[in-house]
Amino acid sequence: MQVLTIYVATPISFTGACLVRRAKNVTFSIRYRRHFDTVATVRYRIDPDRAQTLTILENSMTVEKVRLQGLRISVYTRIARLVMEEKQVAYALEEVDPFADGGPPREYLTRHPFGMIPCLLRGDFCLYETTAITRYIDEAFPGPSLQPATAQGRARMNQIISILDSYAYRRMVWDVYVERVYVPTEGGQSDETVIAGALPVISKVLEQLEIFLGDSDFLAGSKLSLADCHAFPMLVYFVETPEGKEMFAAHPKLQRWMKAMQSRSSVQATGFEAG
Ligand SMILES: N[C@@H](CCC(=O)N[C@@H](CS)C(=O)NCC(=O)O)C(=O)O
Repeated sequence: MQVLTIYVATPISFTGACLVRRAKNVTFSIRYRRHFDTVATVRYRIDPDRAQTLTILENSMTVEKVRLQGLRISVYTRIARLVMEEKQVAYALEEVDPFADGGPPREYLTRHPFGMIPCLLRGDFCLYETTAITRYIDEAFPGPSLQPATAQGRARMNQIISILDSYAYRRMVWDVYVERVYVPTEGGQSDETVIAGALPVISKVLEQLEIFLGDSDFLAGSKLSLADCHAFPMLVYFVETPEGKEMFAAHPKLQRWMKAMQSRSSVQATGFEAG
């Protein structure tokens, strides 16, 4: 017995599956469902006397969701979720807490040896590192591309993502938000030296983002891109702080961008108390 597996996730693969069906003279139903990974499994037997004849033994259709392991409040988990929401990819968020006592579950470390979140699972494909995940989601699923059409546009988008990872995330979230907002709620005292040390670099980041925005609606051009999805979850933490509010007030383009982002359904679908 042979097992013929046909993945039907895009109109192109749908057409391909139909061709296979016709070429092999197999009768089974294939349904194209836009936002799902649809896996059609057909078991069939090749009759040794009549090589062209396939006898179907079993036919099943299953819908397999993408799984994202991470935390709702995590910046990087939210980046991946925003991209999936924008692409309208159905996914299940499975909670994995890297901050738990003793770290994430041992079994999680077999998938992500560095123990960070998020991690994406699609069938037996496993992927960590958020920019790899977001590019994969954008390229593997149908719907409008979240990457600019030109080489320069994509370079700018990648530059912005790199700036955010290298200079913004730790300073905005850990050095300012966590110190200013989270530590006091836990009964601790904010470390003013840490906060003050982060602000000059954050100021440069905001200045750069303001320049990149220019007259455009989005960070890397006229359409929403992976750069916007990458920026929002960290900036939204930062603007929760008095320092963030004051700095944002001096960047009107960034303020306009933030407001527009907050009205998107992807942002609302991934929201939580602090964001
Ligand atoms: N380079 C990683 C960074 C991910 C990251 O920093 N995730 C944070 C949560 S937002 C984390 O897992 N932190 C756990 C820790 O620092 O131990 C990626 O792009 O996925």
